Amino acid sequence: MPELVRYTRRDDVALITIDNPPVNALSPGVPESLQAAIRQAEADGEVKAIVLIGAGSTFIAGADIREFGKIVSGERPRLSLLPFLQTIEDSSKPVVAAIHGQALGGGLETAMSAHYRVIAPGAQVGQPEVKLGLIPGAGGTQRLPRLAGVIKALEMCAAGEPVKAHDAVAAGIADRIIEGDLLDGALTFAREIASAPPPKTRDREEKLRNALPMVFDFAREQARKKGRGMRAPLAAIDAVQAATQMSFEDGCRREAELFNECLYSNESKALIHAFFAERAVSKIPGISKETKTFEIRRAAVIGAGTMGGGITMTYANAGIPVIVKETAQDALDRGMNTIRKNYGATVAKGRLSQEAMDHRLSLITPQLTYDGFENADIIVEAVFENLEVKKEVFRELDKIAKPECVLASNTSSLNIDEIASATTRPQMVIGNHFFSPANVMKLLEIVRGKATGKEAIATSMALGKKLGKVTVLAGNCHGFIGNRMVGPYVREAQFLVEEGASVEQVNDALYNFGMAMGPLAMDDLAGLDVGWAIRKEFERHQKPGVRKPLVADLLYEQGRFGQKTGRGWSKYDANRKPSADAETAELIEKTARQAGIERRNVPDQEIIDRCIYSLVNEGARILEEGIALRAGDIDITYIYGYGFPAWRGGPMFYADTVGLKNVLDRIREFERKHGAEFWSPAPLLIRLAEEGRTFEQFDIEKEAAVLTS
Ligand code: T1G
Repeated sequence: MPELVRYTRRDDVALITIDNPPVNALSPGVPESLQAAIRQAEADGEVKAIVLIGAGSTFIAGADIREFGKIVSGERPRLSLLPFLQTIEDSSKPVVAAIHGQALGGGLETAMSAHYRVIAPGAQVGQPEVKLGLIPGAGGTQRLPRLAGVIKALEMCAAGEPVKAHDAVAAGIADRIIEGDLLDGALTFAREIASAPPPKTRDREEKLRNALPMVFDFAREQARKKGRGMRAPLAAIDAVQAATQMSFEDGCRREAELFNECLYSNESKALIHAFFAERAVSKIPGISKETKTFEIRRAAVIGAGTMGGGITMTYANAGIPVIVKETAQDALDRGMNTIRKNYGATVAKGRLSQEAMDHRLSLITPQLTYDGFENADIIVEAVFENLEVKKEVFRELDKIAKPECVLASNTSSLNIDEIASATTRPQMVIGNHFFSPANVMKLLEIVRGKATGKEAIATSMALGKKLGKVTVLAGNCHGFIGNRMVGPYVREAQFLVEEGASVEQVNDALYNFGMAMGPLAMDDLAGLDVGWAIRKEFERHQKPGVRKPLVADLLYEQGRFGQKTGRGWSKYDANRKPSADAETAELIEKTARQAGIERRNVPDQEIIDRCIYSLVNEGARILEEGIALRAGDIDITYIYGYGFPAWRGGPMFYADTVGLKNVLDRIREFERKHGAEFWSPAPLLIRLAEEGRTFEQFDIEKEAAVLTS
């Protein structure tokens, strides 16, 4: 077993190196070894000072997140880090933490229990625990305000964002930036301070004084806005406030109480699930680090519309030169003007320098021909959502593109196999479904056709990460993962307003559940004309005589497309602020009456259950068909592509927390009331509910064969 913590000596300075790849997490054994090393340095008469440093690419990235599930389940006792960090702080010899990469969570808490901190220029420090539904649990909420002051500590602990090296020094968290070799700089610093009495962070109370109550009230107001529905940010604020009201020991006790409340919450289980699910999406059976990938040095995009323009920006943002082709000059000009406007807006907000904007624009080559396409390593088609149009484009590309060029379609639901059949190289054809706006939304669905080669898949997955996306692999079906599930979700919302709920009630119920916006607001944003086209495509696959949403078609026929026309389900002012539209309400009532739909008061819970469980039921089908590799992939798709609250873990994890038996019972109730066409429970849901299992436990690789047998 390699040593987790190494002790060596550089003349009169002890060097303690944490070596627990890949991120030096404080896994079991690390705190204990760290404590022993500190004691060894204290007992070593030659040692005048101590340097603490991480091996590999980073300092300590925190407690081992994999341990929390074991603690909650009772498999492991909860081990407080406080005593280990106390050993560092109580060391009679000064301890200097030398930070590179990240010092996050327990990593920063360890560094703050040291007497000094030196930091590499590119390093970051932070308390990101709230992103896991937790709060700092090893004195971070007590030491950070002592070093950086209450306001900075509140900001860092409640929002969880990291702080760069220079800001850390300015805030008083770190003492010196070390240019050049970090270890040499740390050893020099250690010798400079070796003779001074080691300053204990816990004793530094001057920055805790005069914290006005309004500071905490403001922090709570911000936390409620930013982390809508979340508990952990508020708990973090309570813990920091405790630092200003009681002793360090009592403050740590208060912090521990709040930490435990968070640790056993569904919010934390959901966010930890999302953390690992986001990292699991890149693990694809049959594709390994050894799978060949094609180097992507040049890209080309066909279509400079909303999607094509956003995709073009995505490549330029990643530093990849990209051609963008249109068929007409005015369309090309419109596309480029939109790209310039988008960059300009980011520069105006101070989030991009003018120089960076100019550089990104210099990487984009707008043109009307296929010139240069023969050198492209990937070509992304983003033309009108029509199968024949797309096939024509791919026939053309098949003649032009070099053999190892990936041919990607941005289609949001059309058949990748059909598109690939237009070429002589289906192994190079793949879906790259971006979400609008493509330069902003993090989700990228990679859609594999039955002939798509492993190299094209591996290349797309790796490229997605380079483009700053979260890439989920989907099988080829109508709507892939995301849009296939959003169909039933929006359909239920449209049925509910015909049955008696108001547009505002439906939107508010799902917004208060935690969705970024209600389903009808999302419909208005995407455009009721777009929704109409997708709905007609879906209806082609449905049995005749099945209930269809009536009002949505009427709104479309009246040219009320939502935000883009100022009126849809709601009406929108010049700033796109929504308000109730009496005409829509009247249209809904009239349509329902003519259709003989008896209107009633609809409880909010029914709205939530019908919309969310329609997602879950379709997700179960997607899972059992192998369209998604795991339930977590579906969750990540919904969190990053459709604004599902991460603190509920995604639709499948949420169903697990409700209990699949309870979900199944509710779906069966809907089946009785609204018919089997829309509500027959997915076989996988029935099976897992009967076996008392969860979606998270379902392993497609081991079980799919059983399912389809
Ligand atoms: N514990 C366990 N595994 C971790 C981990 C952690 N803290 N951080 C990363 N990993 C794994 C990750 O699952 C992946 O594994 C691999 O390392 C590379 O990660 C007591 C209670 C550090 C910025 O929240 O933000 O301390 O998929 O792909 O993009 O008060 O990882 O390879 O098998 O993300 O270079 C607080 C979480 C914990 C930091 C690096 N700390 N990690 O990003 O690599 S709670 C965090 C990150 C705590 C104390 C509290 C990032 C990173 P695999 P990666 P990366």
